[in-house]
Amino acid sequence: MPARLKNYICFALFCGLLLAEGCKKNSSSSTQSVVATLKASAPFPMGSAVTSNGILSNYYYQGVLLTEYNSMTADYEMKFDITEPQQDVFNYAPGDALVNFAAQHHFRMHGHNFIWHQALPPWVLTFQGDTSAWESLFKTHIETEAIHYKGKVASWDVVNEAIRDDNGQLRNRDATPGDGSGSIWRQHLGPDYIARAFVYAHEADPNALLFYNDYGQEWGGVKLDSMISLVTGLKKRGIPISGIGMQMHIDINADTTGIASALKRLAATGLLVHVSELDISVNPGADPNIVFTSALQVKQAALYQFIAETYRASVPAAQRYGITTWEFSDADSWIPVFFNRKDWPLPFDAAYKKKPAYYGLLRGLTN
Ligand code: 9MR
Repeated sequence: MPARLKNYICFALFCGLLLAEGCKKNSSSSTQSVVATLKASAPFPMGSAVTSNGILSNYYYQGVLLTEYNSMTADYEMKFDITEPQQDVFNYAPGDALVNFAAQHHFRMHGHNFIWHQALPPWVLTFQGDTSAWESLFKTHIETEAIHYKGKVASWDVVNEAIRDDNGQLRNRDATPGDGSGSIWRQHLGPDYIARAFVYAHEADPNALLFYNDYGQEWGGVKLDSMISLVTGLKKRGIPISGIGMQMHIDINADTTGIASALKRLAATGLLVHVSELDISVNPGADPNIVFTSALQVKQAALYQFIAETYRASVPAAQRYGITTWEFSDADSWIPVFFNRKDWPLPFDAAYKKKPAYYGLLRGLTN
């Protein structure tokens, strides 16, 4: 073989080797770079309700939160009973722990909430005063908290759960005396208290996005109609409302048609749409002997997937405020405690490991 040809073949072989090596390196680095996470997969913020205890003292909790999420909602730390336990005495320590963590780790912080008929301190429940004294405590609370968190909280659930489930009317006095379903706010401040709450919040922090937040949209019917007419009415009047929160505390038997049509109707308001408190109960019948079988796990995963897919399909990109799960581990869900039953509603199990529900959600974000 002539020397020139030999040199050429050697050179070509050498180049081939280099190329193969390069491909190997590329393919291994690209495998490493495609570890999917919720926040990297979602074309909108992925949020969770979080507690100060979780972020301060639980390494598993911090690990999942930091890896998977980029938005957080205060679980209880910014509610009235915590932030103003006595009149004009404000307590921001628990909420400050959240906003500090959010700032340090570049999370969007969603405030929850200024006005709700629950989580009220005793002094509010027993307050005696005329309409103007009520208005003053209401306005002071909203303004003082909004000013404290100005620049730290991106958005607020200004009013939470103001509408009755049964007839779509505003909660007023208890539906049945003593059942806790009524709203002292409506009772003492009249039906337009919701609009004024938004105005006070906006005056205190003009940059914050302001939401009306409620549950049960997926049932359709009178509650959804009423919610839509409330928010569209506010918008028409120029009240500074930016969005609507669809909590989505649902269960494994939820009607998927109802979810899809609610998302479409909410999107048609033109407001931002936040799936704000998502969890999927698998034991709505409170069966004490229930086993979380793989069939149930798969059914739950499919529903998580459906929700993410339907949100993407039904809500235009500019109106997607994101999907927020209400906590992320079964260890921290409110459902087993509140209903005193076994349940596994969230994407991570009680040991902070990914469940099929996690993979369903992930698939729904990317499919
Ligand atoms: O999950 C929350 C729980 O930890 C609190 O103790 C409780 C009272 O502050 O509120 C729970 O969160 C509720 C949310 O604020 C509004 N929608 C229903 C949620 C579950 O009850």
